[in-house]
Amino acid sequence: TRFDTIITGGRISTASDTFQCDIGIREGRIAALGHDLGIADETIDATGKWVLPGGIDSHVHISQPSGEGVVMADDFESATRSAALGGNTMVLPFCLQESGVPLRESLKDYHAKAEGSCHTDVSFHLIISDPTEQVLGQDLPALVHEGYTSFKVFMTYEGLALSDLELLKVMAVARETRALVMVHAENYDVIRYLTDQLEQAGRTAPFFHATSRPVIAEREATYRAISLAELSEVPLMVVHVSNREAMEEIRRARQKGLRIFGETCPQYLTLTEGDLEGLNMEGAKYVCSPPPRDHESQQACWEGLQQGVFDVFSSDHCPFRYDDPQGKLTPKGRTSFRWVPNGIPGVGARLPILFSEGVVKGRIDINRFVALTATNHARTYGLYPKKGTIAVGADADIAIWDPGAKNRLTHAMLNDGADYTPYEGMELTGWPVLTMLRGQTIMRDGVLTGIRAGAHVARRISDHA
Ligand code: DUC
Ligand code: ZN
Ligand code: ZN
Ligand code: ZN
Repeated sequence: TRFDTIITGGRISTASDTFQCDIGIREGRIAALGHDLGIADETIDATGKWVLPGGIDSHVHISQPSGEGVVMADDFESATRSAALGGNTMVLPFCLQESGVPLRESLKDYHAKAEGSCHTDVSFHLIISDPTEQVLGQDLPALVHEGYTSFKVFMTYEGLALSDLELLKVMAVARETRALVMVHAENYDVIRYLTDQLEQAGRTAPFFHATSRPVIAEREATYRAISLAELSEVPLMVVHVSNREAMEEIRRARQKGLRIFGETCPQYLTLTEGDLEGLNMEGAKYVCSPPPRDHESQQACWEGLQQGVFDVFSSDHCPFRYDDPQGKLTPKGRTSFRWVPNGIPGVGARLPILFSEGVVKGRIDINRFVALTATNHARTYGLYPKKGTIAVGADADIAIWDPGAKNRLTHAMLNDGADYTPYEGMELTGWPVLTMLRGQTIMRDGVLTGIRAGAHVARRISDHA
C-alpha cells in the first residue's frame, strides 16, 4: 500500500483528542493513521508542529454587491488566497438574493465568479432578502435539496430587513426542509431612529456608528429571533454576537433545551468602540455591524467561547478598501457614518488571532480551538465528517502549525484585497506553516504553491436540524 503523501511526527489534534502518529494520504483523503505506514511519493516532516484540520470559515462575504458606488475588496481568488495563507481549507460565503432577480440567477453568478478561482473549497449560504411565494414555495425547497442547506436573514438594513411575519415564513420553510437559519439580529427601527437623531445633532463621524447600534438593539433582536425560532420549532444560528447581553439570551435559550447556536468573531475579542475614534476618518476602518463594544464585552465573548454558548468562531470577512472612493470612503461615506459600508476584513487573521490569544494564552485548549475553527462549522453546516476532522475517510484538509512562531501581524502577511488589516501590529505566537487541500499542498511557509483546486461542495442537512 503506497501513499501519495505521509505526514510524519506531528502532534495531531481533533475536537476531542490529541495524539501523535503519521497520516497516510491517498487520492485526496486520509487513508491511514498510525506508525510505519510505508512508502509515499512525498513525506512531510511535522516534528514539533501541530497537525490540525484545515480551518473552515463559515461566515465570509466575497464579491457581494454593497450599495451605491461601493465595491468589495475581494474576489474569490484574493479572499481564498488570504484564507489559505491563514490555515483555512474552506470558506462559506453568501449568495445575496437581489431584488427582482430570480434566486437561481444570483446563485449562478456567484458560481461563475468562483469557478476556477478558488484556492480553498467553497460552499454558499443563501441570503433571503425578499421571501416571495416563488422563493418560499419553489426555489428554497429545491435549493436545500441541491445542497444549499442554510440561509441568512437580516433584521436590519434597508432592502434586507425582514418583518417578523417574513421571518416566520422563512422559518416555516426551514422547518419543512430542515435547513438552518442564520440571523443578523439588530433592531432596525432603533438604529434608524438613533441614526436620524445623531445626524440631526451633527454627530456624523465614524465613531457614532457604534452609538447608533447599541447593545440594547442587538439584545432585543436576539431575543425576538430566538422567540420566533422557538415558535417555529427550528434551530437558529445567531451570527456575529458582540456582547454579554445577547450572549446571555442564547445561553438562556440553550438551558431551556432550544436548539439555539451562537457565533462570535475576532473583532469582538480584540477591538472596542474606541477604535472607531481616530483622526481623518481612520475610524471607518473599524466600522462593522454589530460594532465592537468594550473590554467587558470582549470578556463575555471569551466566556461564550469557553463555555460552549458559542459553537463557532468565524471571521465575518467583509472587506472594503479604506483609502479608496469605492471603499469605506466614498464621497457619501465621508459625509456620515450612515454611508460607510459595514464590514471589515479578517479571513486570514482569524486563526492566528484565536490561536495566539486563545490557545497560547491559556484561555482555550487546542481541542476547543479545533472545534471552534473547523469541526463545529462542519457539523453545523452539513459537511461533517468529510470536512472538519482528521479521521480515516475524511478529506485530507490539513493545516500544520508552528506553535512557537512569533509574528507582528501586518496586512502584507494576509495578502487579501483590502489595503489594511484592523489587527495591524498585533503580536502573535503561532502561525500556520502549511495548508493542504484534499491532499494537495496549497501553502507552504507563507507562500502559495499556485495550485488552485478549490471546488464547490454541496452540503448535507445540518447536524442540528
Ligand atoms: N453583517 C455581516 O454579516 N457582515 C457584514 C455586515 C453585516 O451587517
Ligand atoms: Zn511515527
Ligand atoms: Zn450580518
Ligand atoms: Zn457577515
